[in-house]
Amino acid sequence: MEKPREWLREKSIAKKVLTESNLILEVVDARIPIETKNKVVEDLVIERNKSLIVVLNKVDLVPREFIEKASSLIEKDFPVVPFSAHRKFGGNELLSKIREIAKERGILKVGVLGYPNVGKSSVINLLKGKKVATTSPKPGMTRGEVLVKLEEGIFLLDTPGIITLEYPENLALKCAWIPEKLQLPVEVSSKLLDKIYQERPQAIKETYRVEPEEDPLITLEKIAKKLNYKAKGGELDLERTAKKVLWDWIKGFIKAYWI
Ligand SMILES: Nc1nc2c(ncn2[C@@H]2O[C@H](COP(=O)(O)OP(=O)(O)OP(=O)(O)O)[C@@H](O)[C@H]2O)c(=O)[nH]1
Ligand SMILES: [Mg+2]
Repeated sequence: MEKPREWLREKSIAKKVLTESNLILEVVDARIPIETKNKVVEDLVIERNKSLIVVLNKVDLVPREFIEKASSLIEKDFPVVPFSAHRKFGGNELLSKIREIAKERGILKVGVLGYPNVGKSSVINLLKGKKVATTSPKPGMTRGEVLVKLEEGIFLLDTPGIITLEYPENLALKCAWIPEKLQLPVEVSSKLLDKIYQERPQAIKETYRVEPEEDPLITLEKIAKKLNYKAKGGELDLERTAKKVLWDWIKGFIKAYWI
């Protein structure tokens, strides 16, 4: 497999942000909270005696019971704030937690870390109450670091996503890789459909109006037929369908979630 060149900068970004910040907001995707937690970042936080709050973002995409299940699991290690940048939910709770730590630590620089596309920039915009950071469904939107003054003595640092030594195939499943940049989108999409089939098969039916199959490739074919995605010769265009499924997952159109 091709090694992404993004690897080169990953650990150094995490280390640099950690050196500069006394509090880290680790933003995770509430649909896949454990998969989007980053052990490398968390270990560095503990090693360097910094504070960390896990922001469980996009809770608008999962049911309440799932939020509770995920929160109680993560809370064993770090404080958690359920959050939805879209629904403007969780901002006050997160602000008061940040201010508490600011009281203890003096001037606070808050590094916002997490996988690409989990909503780091959106979280900053909600905290600030206006659009100060650029957001996009396209993973890898934020390129350099952006410093935002939240209020007197508290600064937020927006960062590009941290991916720490993972292959694009794996990152795509976490909504953290652009589907067009994948070498084998059909394989990755099949893996995603397989996981959804195991965890919440009705999500496939709800999104595409097809009955999901145990064999994800057959499900993908059914979706291609339903969407009428055909290649030149008239056969089904599975590659295009695979990318569409991956984009639908990125955009939150497929209602699946798992621990
Ligand atoms: N459903 C839902 N979508 C969200 C939420 N917050 C952010 N998004 C969407 O997720 C996508 C990524 O948001 P960004 O804020 O750009 O994420 P980021 O982590 O800064 O992304 P990079 O800069 O690419 O690493 C955008 O399409 C947002 O609209 C949320 O609370 N709920
Ligand atoms: Mg961003």
